[in-house]
Amino acid sequence: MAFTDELKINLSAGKGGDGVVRWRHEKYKEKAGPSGGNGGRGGDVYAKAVRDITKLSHYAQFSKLSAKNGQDGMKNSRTGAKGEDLVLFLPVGSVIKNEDTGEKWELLKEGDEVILLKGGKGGLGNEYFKSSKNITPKEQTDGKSGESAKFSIELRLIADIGLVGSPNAGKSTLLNSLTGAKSKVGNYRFTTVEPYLGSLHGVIIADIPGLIEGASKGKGLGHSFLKHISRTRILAFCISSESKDLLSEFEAVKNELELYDPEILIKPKIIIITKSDVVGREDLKKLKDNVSEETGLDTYSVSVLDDDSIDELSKGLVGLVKKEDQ
Ligand SMILES: Nc1nc2c(ncn2[C@@H]2O[C@H](COP(=O)(O)OP(=O)(O)OP(=O)(O)O)[C@@H](O)[C@H]2O)c(=O)[nH]1
Ligand SMILES: [Mg+2]
Repeated sequence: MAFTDELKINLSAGKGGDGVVRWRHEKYKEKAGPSGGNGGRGGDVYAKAVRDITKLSHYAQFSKLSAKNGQDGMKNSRTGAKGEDLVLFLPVGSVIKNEDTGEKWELLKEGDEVILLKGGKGGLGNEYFKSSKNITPKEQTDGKSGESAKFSIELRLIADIGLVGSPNAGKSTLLNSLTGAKSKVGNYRFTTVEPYLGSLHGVIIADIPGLIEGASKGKGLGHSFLKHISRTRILAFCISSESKDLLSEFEAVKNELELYDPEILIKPKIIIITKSDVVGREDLKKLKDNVSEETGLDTYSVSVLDDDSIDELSKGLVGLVKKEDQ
């Protein structure tokens, strides 16, 4: 599933309803008098976290959304109804920023709810102004405007495993093979231009666009996606068997991540040697042993043409996430 990962939107809470001037007409004079009700409060604006990363795209079509206004007061002392709240359903992992005030919220788990803007207070009806000195007040007040501001919403993926590596390493092909996702595959660099997610027995795997040297400085496509990697729990470094030097390729990718944020490398890491069908069995074994020995990391080798290798990797990944969950 592809998705919008950033958007800007103007939001406003509802205006309070106006207070009104009304009179009670009664047979007996002493019962007559002001009866204008107060206005209802304007609706508030909330954000609520849901487990659906496509939700953000839904809001991308709007430049402005508003909660409903409160209803004006009514005769017979009736207060107007409160305006309906506006609730934005945003994916877990959304970071919401009020661009006008700088306030920030983060939706970390399903069901998290935050209030972004408050609706305006309702105005007062003339009945409110009644007193012993003034039994026929003609005053009323208008409802107050609701808060409004410009917001930016950014989705930072929270995936269990992130497939990282150089362009063309076979990350998308692997994601598709593991999860049945439909990430675009191509025999050229930077086929993947936005992160793509798949689910392997509930384990969320993210296919991240290829990283090249300089990505941390904005080269290639890596830059804007490095932030997604920071929210991935486990890093799976994908290196193609076709690579001339697997270890230095691993180091180069690792180095870019470190330049962006050294903390990223604290995450659990594994190595996946991809396209294992392009080298002979003996050579593959040597490569794998060497990589695992030099890095000290769990190392898998896979080819999407070899179902057994995919099964073994699937079990390994699910097991790894279970272990991390404990
Ligand atoms: N022989 C062989 N080719 C593979 C295998 N996996 C992927 N490929 C090929 O490698 C090329 C690149 O695959 P992608 O999955 O697009 O690579 P990627 O790492 O996602 O590339 P970017 O999105 O550009 O970073 C495609 O032509 C795939 O068909 C494999 O196991 N064996
Ligand atoms: Mg790709």
